[in-house]
Amino acid sequence: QENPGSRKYPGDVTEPLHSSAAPVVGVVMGSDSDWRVMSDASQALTEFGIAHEVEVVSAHRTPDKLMQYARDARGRGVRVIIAGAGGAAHLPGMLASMTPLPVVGVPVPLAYLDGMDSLLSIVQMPAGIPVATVSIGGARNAGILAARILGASDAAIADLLEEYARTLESQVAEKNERLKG
Ligand code: RP5
Repeated sequence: QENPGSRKYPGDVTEPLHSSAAPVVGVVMGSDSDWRVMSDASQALTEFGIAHEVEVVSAHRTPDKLMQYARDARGRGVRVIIAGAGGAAHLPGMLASMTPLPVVGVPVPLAYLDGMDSLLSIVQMPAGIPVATVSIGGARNAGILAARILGASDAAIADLLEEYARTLESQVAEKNERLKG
């Protein structure tokens, strides 16, 4: 078996690091219309080789499914949930109330209120039930934050995150070179 630590970010992580295992991250969203934003989380997880599943789970339209998903996730091997929703965005908080897993909330911007409604619905959780809320539309950071949570106990993922930071650094250096002409 390939040594995951030998992989480089980005590009050559074509297979999940845990390809034989069940998904370790659950990416859920209130509607398929959220995918235009939430696909960035899936993309980031793929870049870090993290096996994940994608599912529409609506707090309001499928409340039974929401409860089932939250209660089963840990037992199925999921270790982090990324939940995105827009408007009256109750999905991340409700999931967090029914699972001990870390939940990362993504406020999805809709046509009105510029996503402030989604942000405030997700971020203002009562003490005891945390949701790690990223910026409005910040699904890529949600994926990277999930990678960091897993990377705290997975050296291969942590190595890729270090590599990614160096990539960002060299991109800035390249842009500066171009500016100087
Ligand atoms: C929310 O309502 C969803 O998360 C979505 O952002 C929004 C609109 O859903 P659709 O009417 O597009 O299905 O629950």
